[in-house]
Amino acid sequence: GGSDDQKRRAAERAADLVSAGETVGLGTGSTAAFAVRALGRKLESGELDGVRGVATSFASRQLARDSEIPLLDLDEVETIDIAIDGADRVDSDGNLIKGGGAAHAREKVVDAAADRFVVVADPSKVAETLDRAVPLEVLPAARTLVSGRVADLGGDPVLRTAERKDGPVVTDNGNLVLDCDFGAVEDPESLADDLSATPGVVEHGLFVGLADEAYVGTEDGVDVRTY
Ligand code: DER
Repeated sequence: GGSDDQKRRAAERAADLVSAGETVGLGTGSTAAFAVRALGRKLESGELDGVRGVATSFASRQLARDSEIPLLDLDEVETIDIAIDGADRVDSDGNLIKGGGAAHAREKVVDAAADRFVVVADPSKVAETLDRAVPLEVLPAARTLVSGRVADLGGDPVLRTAERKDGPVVTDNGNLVLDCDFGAVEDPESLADDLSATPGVVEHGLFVGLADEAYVGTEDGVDVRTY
């Protein structure tokens, strides 16, 4: 992936968009983490006040608490002013592949609910087309049937195994993850509809038409794309 400086530049520029009193969706992953930390510093310095965060995973909740950002539970939130979140791929239309951190189910709820969804990334994430495996969060009991449907759709489903745990990655919601390589996804909306319609799929990592902007950190600044 890209450098920490590129990630930090993008994330801190996005954090500057947050105004006092706003409710902020706090994304998951190493790039979004820079934005969470930046918000924590702004609150600590008094530059911002009244901000409440909405976490998108166990990890982002923990980081927000370490950064002393007051949190709202997702189920008590009616509006989210801005969400800042990373991505694994961003295409030229602003469609995304997310789910590298297996947090995309709750991320999508938060990112889609936000009045403004800003993606933060480094240049390694940007591509003309979405040419990376699409993560699916699946009900554990349904993974074989879902795998069959994925194959029918032209994908190659691979159960995501954990690194420091025997067996599969288990999500915050107690489900499994299938990484499904469909090659370059030429029609993300159509594939997203097919995956959403597949029983047993809790959520897929195609974020079609959700992002409002992408902030891409470069060596000397931030490349802002608006969709
Ligand atoms: O899980 C996700 O969708 C994350 O946003 C993610 O994969 C990006 O993570 P990174 O910022 O650490 O590359």
